[in-house]
Amino acid sequence: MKGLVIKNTGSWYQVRTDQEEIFECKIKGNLRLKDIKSTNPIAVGDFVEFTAIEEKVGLISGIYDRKNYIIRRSSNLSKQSHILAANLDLVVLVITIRYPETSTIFIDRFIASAEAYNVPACILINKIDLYTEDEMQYAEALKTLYESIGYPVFMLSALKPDTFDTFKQFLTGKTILISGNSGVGKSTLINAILPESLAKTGEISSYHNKGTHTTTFSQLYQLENGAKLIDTPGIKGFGTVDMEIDEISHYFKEIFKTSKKCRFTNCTHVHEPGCAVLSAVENHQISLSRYQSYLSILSDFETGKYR
Ligand SMILES: Nc1nc2c(ncn2[C@@H]2O[C@H](COP(=O)(O)OP(=O)(O)OP(=O)(O)O)[C@@H](O)[C@H]2O)c(=O)[nH]1
Ligand SMILES: [Mg+2]
Ligand SMILES: [Zn+2]
Repeated sequence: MKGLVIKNTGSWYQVRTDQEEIFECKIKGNLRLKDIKSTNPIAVGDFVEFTAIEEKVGLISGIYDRKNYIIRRSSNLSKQSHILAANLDLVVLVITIRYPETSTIFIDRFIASAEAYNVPACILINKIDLYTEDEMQYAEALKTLYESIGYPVFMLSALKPDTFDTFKQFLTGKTILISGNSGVGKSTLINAILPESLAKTGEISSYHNKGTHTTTFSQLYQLENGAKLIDTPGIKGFGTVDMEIDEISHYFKEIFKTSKKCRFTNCTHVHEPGCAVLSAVENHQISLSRYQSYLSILSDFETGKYR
């Protein structure tokens, strides 16, 4: 039988068939897996072949080719990696201006990684019900910046259903990874846009001693418009896996575009004469915060973090 992996809790995988039947599955012992470096060889969003061995229990015997997938390292220095999700049409980066504050470096690293993995990204600014006028202005400025680069930006409050119509529309038919720092409201948002309360925050999360719900496992939820939303645990860093040093600028769209006018084709946009990127930063055509994020990834390579 063929099924879609909708949850992965350690060695067990929840697999859903087209008939909406859910099986608890394990991987067959002799299954050869290409991606041995990963802590989870099969991820949410994967299509697998499996056989039922008893009622609602199955053995996974094969995995279908992936269109793409997103990997995260346990830490920058770690060789161990974890596949966040597979077969994505979109990643939504949920950010907040406060409670907690998401840094622009985090946003840019995340987006650059999505570019590297070839998955379209968009940004969702959540918790707009909480912001002061100044914070709203900052949120609007971020929206303008990222839209000018080519990323759709949505502003809403997961607590106010009348604010997410446009966003919900945008998701139609897609398989979507919902990511972002812990506490930005990913689970709350998914909960709010699900048809029935399939995803009660309490059920899908463990109750933290700080009084907050924290998602510990990725899980896929289906919307009535065909969208499949994958809730993931909050992330701190976002390892720039599979990126070569001379490729970094390719994943900053506006820097890449401008770099075609640099005097040297191997320009790193740090100190070279005739660098079009440096001039564009000086003239405010490229945002300083984006350029600083670019430099921060570059310096990770230079200090050997990603080697
Ligand atoms: N005021 C306000 N609070 C929100 C909003 N969205 C989420 N929250 C609150 O923020 C807290 C964290 O929300 P979660 O949905 O658990 O956050 P998460 O991103 O899933 O966090 P992790 O699972 O740890 O990654 C909860 O107390 C929510 O009620 C919002 O739009 N406005
Ligand atoms: Mg959560
Ligand atoms: Zn340059």
